Amino acid sequence: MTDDVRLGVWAMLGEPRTSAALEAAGFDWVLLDQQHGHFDDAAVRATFALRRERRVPVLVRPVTNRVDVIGRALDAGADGVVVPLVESAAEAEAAVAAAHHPPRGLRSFGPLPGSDQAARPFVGVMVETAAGLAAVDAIARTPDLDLVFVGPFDLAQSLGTTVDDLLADDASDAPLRRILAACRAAGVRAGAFGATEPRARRFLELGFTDVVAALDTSVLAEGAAIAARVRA
Ligand code: 3PY
Ligand code: MG
Repeated sequence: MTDDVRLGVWAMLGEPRTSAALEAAGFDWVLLDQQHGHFDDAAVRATFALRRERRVPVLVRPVTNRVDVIGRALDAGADGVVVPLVESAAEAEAAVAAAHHPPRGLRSFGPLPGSDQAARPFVGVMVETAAGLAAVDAIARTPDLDLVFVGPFDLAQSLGTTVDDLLADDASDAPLRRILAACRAAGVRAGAFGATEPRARRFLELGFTDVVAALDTSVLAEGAAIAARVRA
């Protein structure tokens, strides 16, 4: 596996202590999910308040692509955002602008610690619809964009297929290959929500680099295997 691969853990539970512990667990990045997980703003802030050192980047998936919502996540201390359901170059530019202070962007100044003027935010956008797929070349070329990230569940739903068929599609113009090619041409990172071991492996095999290897819930479930081993 190349050094360029970054395996992430996706936190859904909205549990600050669990999420802070995941930062030290050996993943390359942690994401706090506000769109579908139990992270409200208070849980996001509590997670960052427990942070003693910046071991690995901690990102937030905001509920939506809005300047106020993205600004709040970054003000809380997020190193970056992964913005859901981006369908056009204009929406990708809006996400980048929301994350950057002027002159690059529109992010408002906040005086509390965490709202760090100097830090450059990491910005990812999710391509997870047929419209996003159709616009992926232009999306990937958005200035200051760091990552295009595939949401395979929404993408499969939008394309009328299944996640496993999407992953198995080996055609040169298969949706996942088109996304990867767009990322490579534009020089941005290519990420994907693997979440299970076989899917994470398949995304890596295809060439994606920023892959979710586990959820906080699956980390806990894997821990239960200890009991089975002790019993055996
Ligand atoms: C998707 O697969 O659509 C996701 O957004 C993963 O959380
Ligand atoms: Mg999705």
